Amino acid sequence: MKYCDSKGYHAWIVQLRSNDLNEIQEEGDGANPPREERHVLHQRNPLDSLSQAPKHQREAHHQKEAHRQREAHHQKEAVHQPQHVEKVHNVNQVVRQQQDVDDEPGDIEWKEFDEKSYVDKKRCTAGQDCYVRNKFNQLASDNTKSNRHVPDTRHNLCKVERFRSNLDPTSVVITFHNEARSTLLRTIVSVFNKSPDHLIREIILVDDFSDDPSDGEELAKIKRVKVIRNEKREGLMRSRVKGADIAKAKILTFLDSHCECNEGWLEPLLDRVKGDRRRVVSPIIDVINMDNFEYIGASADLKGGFDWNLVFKWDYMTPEERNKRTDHPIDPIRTPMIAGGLFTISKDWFEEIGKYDMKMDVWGGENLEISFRVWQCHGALEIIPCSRVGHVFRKQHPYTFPGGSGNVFARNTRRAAEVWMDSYKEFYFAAVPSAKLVDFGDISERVSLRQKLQCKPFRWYLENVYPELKVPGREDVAFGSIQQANMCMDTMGNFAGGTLGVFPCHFAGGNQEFSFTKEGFIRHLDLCVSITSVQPGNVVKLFQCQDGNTMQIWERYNEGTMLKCRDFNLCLDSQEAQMKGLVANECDTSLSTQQWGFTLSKS
Ligand SMILES: [Mn+2]
Repeated sequence: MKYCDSKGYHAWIVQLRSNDLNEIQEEGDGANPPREERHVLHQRNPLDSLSQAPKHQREAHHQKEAHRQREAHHQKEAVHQPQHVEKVHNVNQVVRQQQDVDDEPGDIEWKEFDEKSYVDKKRCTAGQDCYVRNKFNQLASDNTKSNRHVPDTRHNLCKVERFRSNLDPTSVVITFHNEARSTLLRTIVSVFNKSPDHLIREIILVDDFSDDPSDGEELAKIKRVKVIRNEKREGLMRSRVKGADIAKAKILTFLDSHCECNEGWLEPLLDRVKGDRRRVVSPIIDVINMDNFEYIGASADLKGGFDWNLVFKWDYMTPEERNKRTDHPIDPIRTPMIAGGLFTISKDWFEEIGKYDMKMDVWGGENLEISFRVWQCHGALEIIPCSRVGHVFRKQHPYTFPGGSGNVFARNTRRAAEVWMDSYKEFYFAAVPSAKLVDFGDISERVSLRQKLQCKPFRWYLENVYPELKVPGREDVAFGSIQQANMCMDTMGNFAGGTLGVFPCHFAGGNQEFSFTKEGFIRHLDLCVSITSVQPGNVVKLFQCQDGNTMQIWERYNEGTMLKCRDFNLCLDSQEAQMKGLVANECDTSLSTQQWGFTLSKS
């Protein structure tokens, strides 16, 4: 699912659509870029096509517009009302006060809870737009029982797997902000219903300042359910830490508020943590369809990763990796990154490695930060195939971000990059130049944490955990996107023998990632941009790089603004990009179609 720019991406989607995995990339609040970034990534859907789109898609679009206007309004407000700006305060103090008030567990068994009256009070009724509040079909959720049967999506071998008999119970921490009642309740019921009783110490709900406090309060009547409520919006990271701080069990399990645990989900997670407390483990995240709440099994061949833009993505395992697993299909999968919403971690390890970065706001970047931190500070991240939890993947955020989602995401991500990536952060700045302008606040506490824990350098992480991420060569002269105004050179999904084109820049790497090597190659993976004739007006193509092949050797020309074939008077030109692809024409410094710049240039 790497490339959103051209044919390659669509090939992926076609390949994966059978499992609805494209939805995973659209993740709303646990994994994916906030709406602005996604808007860029999906600019291939021209808005005109909406007139032919199914009704619910058109409606979703109109909602999106309304949402955008609302958010713009909120941003304006924030400018005029600085008291809306969030400040970190003494969370421990708040938690202690709250504990006195809220630490009374309810006395109703979960099976006895009056689901109907709880859900009916906020039920989506005829005539209402049931997408407007949650950005999924609330009516479908309201009509789905909390203890419904879902397909057991595990590998057959999981059903006979044995676990330690002395597993430690867990506290489940669920944070929420304006979650649909039926969805939140189903998350809770599935935890109780699909787990051995003695392994659930409690469920801690952290209400991150939802509009209606009773959404959470009413659930506190259930035995073993505790509810704490923030008195202002704190965001995912600080809310989770509040929940973790009052947790009584030795093991923490974080879930999103729109999940559904499947058969036997918990024991494989607890067993792995029991084996080594430094393991941080996630289930395979199945898909709950946002329109009809159908539960769909996800592929077991995915790992979490990212490009230099530092946006989470799912990487399909290589054929070699998949081959290796055929004899051990349910072995844990080491993953460079976790999606972030759902994982189990030993409480003392969570505390030892510094919980979360409490200066991160709302959402985004926290999964990147905890992933780097766990790996670099001597832990490990794993996906456990025998653990399956469904999650409602959405196409947009259901809630507004104080400060605007793009800004918050960039700030959080930059904090993670500054603390953990050493000089490799330069590649992030090359991929996302605007990140350099973001105010990222004080990171001194996180830097000293890294020193105290004697964490490994980012280079170790790249070499040992994520060798698949292509690192620009130290010897490269330039790297990144090759830009012409807002268009970028693009392989259009072609491979050896294929032509090149231009496509709107997305700065997400993939088909728009090139390096300019010291030998003069313009390189994409192991392919080099080659002229196909010494006469002007002919297309250039991608071919295997060959040492000394003068048809592949380029130089920066006209003060670095043009790309000229070193031994011929031919320059790379986009004039006929739409008709036949990029061509090599006689160099002409007056032509804008011959101007090219790299996002990261050493010269
Ligand atoms: Mn989520």
